[in-house]
Amino acid sequence: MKTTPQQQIVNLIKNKEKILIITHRKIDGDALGSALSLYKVLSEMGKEVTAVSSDPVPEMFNFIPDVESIETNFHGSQDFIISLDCKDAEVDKLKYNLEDGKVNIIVSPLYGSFAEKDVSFAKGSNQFDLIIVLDSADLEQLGTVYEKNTDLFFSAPVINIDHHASNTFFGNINLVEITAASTSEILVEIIQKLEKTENKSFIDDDIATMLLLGIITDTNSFQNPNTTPKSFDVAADLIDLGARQQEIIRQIYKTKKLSTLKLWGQTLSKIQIDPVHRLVWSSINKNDLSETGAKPDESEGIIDELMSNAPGAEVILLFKDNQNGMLGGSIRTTSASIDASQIAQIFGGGGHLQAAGFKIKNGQDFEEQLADVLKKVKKFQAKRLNLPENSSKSKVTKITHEVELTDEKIQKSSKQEDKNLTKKDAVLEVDKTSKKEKKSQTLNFGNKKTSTKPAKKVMHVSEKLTEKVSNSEEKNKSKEN
Ligand SMILES: [Mn+2]
Repeated sequence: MKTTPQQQIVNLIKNKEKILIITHRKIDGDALGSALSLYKVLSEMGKEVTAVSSDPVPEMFNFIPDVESIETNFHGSQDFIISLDCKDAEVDKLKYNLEDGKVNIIVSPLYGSFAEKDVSFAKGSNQFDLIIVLDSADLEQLGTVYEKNTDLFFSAPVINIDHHASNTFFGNINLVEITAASTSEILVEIIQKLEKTENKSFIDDDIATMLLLGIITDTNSFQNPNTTPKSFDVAADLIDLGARQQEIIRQIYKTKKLSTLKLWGQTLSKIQIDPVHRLVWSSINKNDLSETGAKPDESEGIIDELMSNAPGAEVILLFKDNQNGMLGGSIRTTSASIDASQIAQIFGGGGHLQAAGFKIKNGQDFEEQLADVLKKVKKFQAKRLNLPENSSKSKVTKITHEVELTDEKIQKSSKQEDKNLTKKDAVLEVDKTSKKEKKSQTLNFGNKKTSTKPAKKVMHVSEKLTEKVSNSEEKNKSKEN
C-alpha cells in the first residue's frame, strides 16, 4: 500500500528531533498561523524546534499568543570546529583568551606533546535533522534565510506544505493542495494525525486561534473565491476547539491605526479605471507613506478594498513603490476565467488563480515602471477580450478619463449595488455580439456609447515573440501568498 504524503510527514516528524520550521518573507496571517501552531505542537511532542521567517512579524499580529517564538534574525549553523588529534598526548587543561582580535586556544597536555600536524579544521554540522517549509511556492520566497543558508536545505530532508498553484515541488515530501484556501487548513489534518499517533490532543484554544487566523486571513474572512466548503468545515471545527474568531476579526479587520486609515483613504482616492480593458488600479508611492506616516505593511488589505469598490472590473492592480527603485504589484481577478498568476508571470512573479503578485526593477523611476506594467497588462487583456490592436491608444485614454471614478461616485455605485444590479453591470460591459458578425464594438458606460474598431482575433507572431523576450528580461521574483 502506498503511504500518503500526510502519513509520510507524520512518520518523518516522529523520527526526527531537531526541526526547523520556516515560512516565506513578509510573513502573513497564514504563514504565521501555520508556522506558530506547528511550532507549538512539535514542542509539545518534545522536539527541539526553531521557527523562522526572514522579516519581522507585522504588529497587527501581536495579539496572537507566543508570536515572539518566530525568530527573524536566524543565522543557521556557523560553527567552526578545530580538532586536535590526541593519539600522542592526553589533554589536561583547555583555556582560551582573546588577544589582538584573535582567539588563542591553549591546550596543556597531561603527558606527551602536540604538534601542528595534530590540528585539523571542519565546518560545524547542521543543527537540524528535518526542515518543514510552510506556505511558500518556492525556496526563493523564504528570503534572506534561504539566501544566506542555502546549504542548510541540502543537509536535511525538506517537507513542503503549501497551497500555491505555482509551487515548484522543491521538497523531499510535497503536500501541495492547490484547492485548499490556506496552508493552515492543510495543516489541521496533519496535526490531527499527530494527535492520533501520540494519543494526545494538541489543539487547544491558542493553537486553534493560530490556525483559524490563517484560514480567515487567506480567505479574507471567507469572502475570497478560494473559499470552499472545507474551509468552513475546518474553521467550524477550530471554533469548536476554542478558536477566538471574534478576537481575530476585531484585531485584523476592525482595528486600524490612524496612519493605516489615512493610507487607505489616500490610495482609494487615486483609484483609476479603464473600462475597455476592464482594469482598476491604484498606487502607493513614497510620498503616500511619508504623508500618512504609514509603514509599507499597512497597505495590506487595500487591494481587497479596491476589489469591493470596483464593480465591473476584471483585473485589479495595486502598485507599490518599494525601496531601491523596485515596483511591487498585487493582482486580483474577479473571475476564475482570468488567471492572475499568468499576468504576474509576465513580470516574473506568480501566485494563485485569482490572487498573484510580482516585483520588478528595471532602472526606471516608479511612474515609468508603472506605465510599462500597465501597458503589458492592457495588452494581456486586449488579447483576452479580442480588442482591436490600438485599443490602448488615444481613444481608450479618452474613455479612461471620462470614467475615472471619484470617491463620491464609488460610494454611489456601491450603494446602488443591491438595488440595481443591472445598472451596475452595465458600467463596464462590452457588447458581446461584436465578437461574431458585428462590424463595430459598443462600450456602454452609463448612458454613454463609444464605438471602437472591430474586434481582432488573430495575434501576430511578432507580438508573441516580443512578449517572450520581455518575459525573460524581468526575472525578479516575488509571489503573493
Ligand atoms: Mn497562504
